[in-house]
Amino acid sequence: MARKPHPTPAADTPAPDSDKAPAEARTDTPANVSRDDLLKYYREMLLIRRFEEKAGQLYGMGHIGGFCHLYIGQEAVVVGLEAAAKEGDKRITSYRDHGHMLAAGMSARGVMAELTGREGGYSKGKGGSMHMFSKEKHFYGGHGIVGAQVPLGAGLAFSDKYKGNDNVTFVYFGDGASNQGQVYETYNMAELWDLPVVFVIENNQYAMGTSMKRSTKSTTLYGRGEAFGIPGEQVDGMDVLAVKAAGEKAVAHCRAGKGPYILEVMTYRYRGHSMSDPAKYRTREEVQKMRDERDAIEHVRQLLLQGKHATEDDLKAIDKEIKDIVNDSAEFAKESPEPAEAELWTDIYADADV
Ligand SMILES: Cc1ncc(C[n+]2csc(CCOP(=O)(O)OP(=O)(O)O)c2C)c(N)n1
Ligand SMILES: [Mg+2]
Repeated sequence: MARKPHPTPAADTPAPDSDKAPAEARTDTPANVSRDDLLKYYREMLLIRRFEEKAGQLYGMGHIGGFCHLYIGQEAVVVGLEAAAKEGDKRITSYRDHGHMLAAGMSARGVMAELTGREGGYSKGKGGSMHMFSKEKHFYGGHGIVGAQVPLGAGLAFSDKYKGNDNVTFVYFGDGASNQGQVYETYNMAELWDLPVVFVIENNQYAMGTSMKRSTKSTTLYGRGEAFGIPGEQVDGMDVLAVKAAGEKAVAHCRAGKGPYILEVMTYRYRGHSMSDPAKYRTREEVQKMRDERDAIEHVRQLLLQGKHATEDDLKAIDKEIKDIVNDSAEFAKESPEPAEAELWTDIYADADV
């Protein structure tokens, strides 16, 4: 049975996504990026966006309880970095995690059913939005405590280094999290031990309602690695190809045994911090400008069309395919039963074997 509906989120940005041509089309496709690659990134980013839009709707209808942090606007970050990953690589992130799970190959059904607290979810309906894991896809959460995933991620990288394989761990965290002390303790140990970890700062310019300008004097976040001897760079996070290229460079550094690398990926969230964000700290115009001029999905759409890699009809067919996957996940999530009471006593401890 559906829970009581939540109040409608105020001052969020309801405009349909990726329906507008950008004022300034970025049309250069590097020679090493194929048509199939572009179509793959388009599909993956669109899946995240449509999934998140659906999650927002289900939240509004009372099917999803608790917190729900949407990733709309930031899709190119995780899709670009996953394009630089190989089987065996690990990933760990914050509460804004649905996109990371989908990009890692976790099923839309399993993620959506977890959001609605149902048995068919990745944590059998007992974790919700911020607490999902998939050992099979090497996804280690989903962490609600800001910054907590950073030292945990270094620990994942330590396990690979200890085992002597060439896997890399992607540790995602926000601009807000990057002002925490535990991040710098982790930088020190990761560099000291040459851990194969890519620290990905998703700089969406806000930490809840606090802008970078209000909270942070030195705003070149990747540069802070210098104090620890960790190289890094800033990347355009609204350009999936730029993210992929930077990701490949970072991953090569880690796999070569040279230790960690920092990528500060400049991005933007279109929606509020969470579903209950009144969004009074920025103007609608600021959000609309990003959507109109910098949207990452629209960018790839233009590359596909202008490069004659796909027609409008081809893209419409993909849109339909993605909508079907998302609608199916929502149906599955609504129909899956709530966890049985006996489930309260299971999955309390797990064997640690990463
Ligand atoms: C240790 C801790 N302090 C405060 C909070 C409340 N909180 C949740 S998200 C957030 C902002 C984090 O912003 P950022 O790291 O930029 O990530 P974003 O939400 O932009 O992805 C805060 C302060 C928390 N969850 N944990
Ligand atoms: Mg942020």
